[in-house]
Amino acid sequence: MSYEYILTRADGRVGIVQFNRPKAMNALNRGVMSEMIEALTAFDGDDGIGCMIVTGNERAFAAGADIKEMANATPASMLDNPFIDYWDKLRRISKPVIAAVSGFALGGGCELAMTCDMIVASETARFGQPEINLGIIPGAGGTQRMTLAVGKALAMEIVLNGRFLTADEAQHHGLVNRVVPAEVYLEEAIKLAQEIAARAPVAIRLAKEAINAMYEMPLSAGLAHERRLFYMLFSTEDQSEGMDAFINKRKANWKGK
Ligand code: DAK
Repeated sequence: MSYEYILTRADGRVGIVQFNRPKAMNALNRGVMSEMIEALTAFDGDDGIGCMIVTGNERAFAAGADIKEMANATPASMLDNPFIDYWDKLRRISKPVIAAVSGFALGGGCELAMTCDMIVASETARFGQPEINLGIIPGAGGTQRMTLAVGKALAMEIVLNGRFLTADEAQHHGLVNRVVPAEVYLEEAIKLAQEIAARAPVAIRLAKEAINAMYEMPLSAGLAHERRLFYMLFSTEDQSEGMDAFINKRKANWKGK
C-alpha cells in the first residue's frame, strides 16, 4: 500500500508508521491522520505484527494539527469532520503502539504521543501544548492526559503558559518511558517494540486494555475488569503453553490463541 503523507514498513513483527510531511513539521492534516489510522488498523489486524511504532523525523515528531487547515473552521464544520473519529480510532487500536519522538511533539503531536501506549524520546524531543498562543486550548486530550501524567501544577504551566518540556523533564515527570541519544531513538523504539511483539499476543492486548481501563473507570470497576480479563486468559493455549514452558524449563512458543 502506498500513501501520500506517511511511510510504512514492517521490521519483523513490528509495524512502523512514519509521518512524511517534513516541510510542514509533520503537521497533522486530515490526510496524515486518515492514512495513519488506515495503516495502524491494517497492522492491528495482521497476525504477523505484534506491536507498532508511530514516528516522525529528527526535527519533528509532529508540530500539531495543521493550523492552516484549521484556521477557518467553525464548530459545525469541526463536528462534521472525521478528524475527531481518527483520534477515537487510535484509542481503539488493540495492539501496543509506541511513539518514537524526536524534535517537536506539540499540540496534537504531543496529544498523539500521549495517546500511544509508550513513548521513546530522543534527547532532542520537546513536548508542549502551545495552543494558548493560537487563542485555543488542547482539544485531543492534552488537558487531561498531560495532567494525569505530570500533575496539575506543571500541566497548568504547559497548557496556560505554553511551556515546553525537555526530554529529560518529560521522563522525570513520567510522560516518557526512556530518553536515548538522537542517533538511535528509532532503533531503540524498534528494539522495545520487538521485545513486546515477541510476547504472548493475547495477553499483551488484554494487558494494554486493562491498564487503559484505569483511565475510564473507578478503581473497583477497574479491578473487576482486570479480573475478568485475567480469567479469560485461562481459556487460551498461550496460558497452558507459558506455564508448561516455565515448569519444563524451556522457551514458550506462543500461538496467539
Ligand atoms: N500546522 C501547519 N503548519 C505548520 C505547523 C502546524 N501545526 N507547524 C509548523 N508548520 C509549518 C510552518 O508554517 C512552516 O511552513 P512554511 O512557512 O515554511 O510554509 C514550516 O512548518 C516550518 O515551520 P517554522 O518555520 O515555524 O519552523 P521553526 O523551526 O521556526 O519552528 C515550531 C518550529 C514547531 C516551533 C513552529 O513551527 C511552531 O510553533 N509550530 C506551531 C506549533 C503549534 O502551535 N501547534 C499546535 C497546533 S493546534 C482536535 C484534535 C487535535 C487538535 C485539536 C482538536 N480534535 C480531535 C477536536 C490539535 C490542535 C493543535 O495541534
